[in-house]
Amino acid sequence: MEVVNLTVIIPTLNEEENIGRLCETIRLLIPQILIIVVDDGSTDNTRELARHSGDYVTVIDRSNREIVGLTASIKEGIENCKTEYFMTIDGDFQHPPESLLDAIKCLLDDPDVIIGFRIKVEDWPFTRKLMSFTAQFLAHFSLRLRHRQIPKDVMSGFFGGKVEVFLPLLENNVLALKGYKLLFDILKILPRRTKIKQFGYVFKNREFGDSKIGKTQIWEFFKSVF
Ligand SMILES: Nc1nc2c(ncn2[C@@H]2O[C@H](COP(=O)(O)OP(=O)(O)OP(=O)(O)O)[C@@H](O)[C@H]2O)c(=O)[nH]1
Ligand SMILES: [Mg+2]
Repeated sequence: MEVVNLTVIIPTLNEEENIGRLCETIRLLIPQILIIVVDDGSTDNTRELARHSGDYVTVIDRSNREIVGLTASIKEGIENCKTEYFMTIDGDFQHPPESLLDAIKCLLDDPDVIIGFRIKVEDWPFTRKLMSFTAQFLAHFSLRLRHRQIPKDVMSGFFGGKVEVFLPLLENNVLALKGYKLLFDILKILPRRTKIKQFGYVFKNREFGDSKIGKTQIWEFFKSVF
């Protein structure tokens, strides 16, 4: 494979059961890849295991940051990218690493933003489906009011794009830094002419470790919609 001008950003919070295997899997799939693990003060061995994977992994330790959260972490990851493109991926294998190859295929079209959308979800309970449906509905509504582009999954956590396109947008104060849906915040201010490419993926079940999504994140999302 040709050299890929892409950094994979993995936000983590206590992912010791997944992070080492995830970094190695990505490196095997895309041999020249660079990875940035943005860790929000894990109390397990996540940072050590990420560092141990090799010098293709940079670990950002956010233990002493004032604002913690997924959005603030991904923002810091993008700000530290040295490649033209970045892609974020969850640290728990729910976004299949193999789907990064589909994201890379999108690069051929020189997009500004790349978004993975779920073509299938493995075994979500009814309440989780309902939450997702309601959140998507509200987010669509909010984007429509703002006359913005509406891709298939407006709240995807599996997304990326050109670093130089994102950097100025990340400075906008519409960003809910304590929130967990950075893509949605970006879409609210993304210029309409911006080129978006999309790819489908199967959303897997979390194999190891616990979910960190709780009331705070849901509250931040509602604030962000209205
Ligand atoms: N840096 C950072 N990473 C986080 C934070 N919260 C979650 N993460 C990571 O972000 C990714 C997604 O978080 P999850 O808890 O799996 O959220 P989710 O996938 O929406 O929920 P589940 O389907 O229940 O797993 C994982 O890699 C987490 O380790 C945070 O506050 N800071
Ligand atoms: Mg998850």
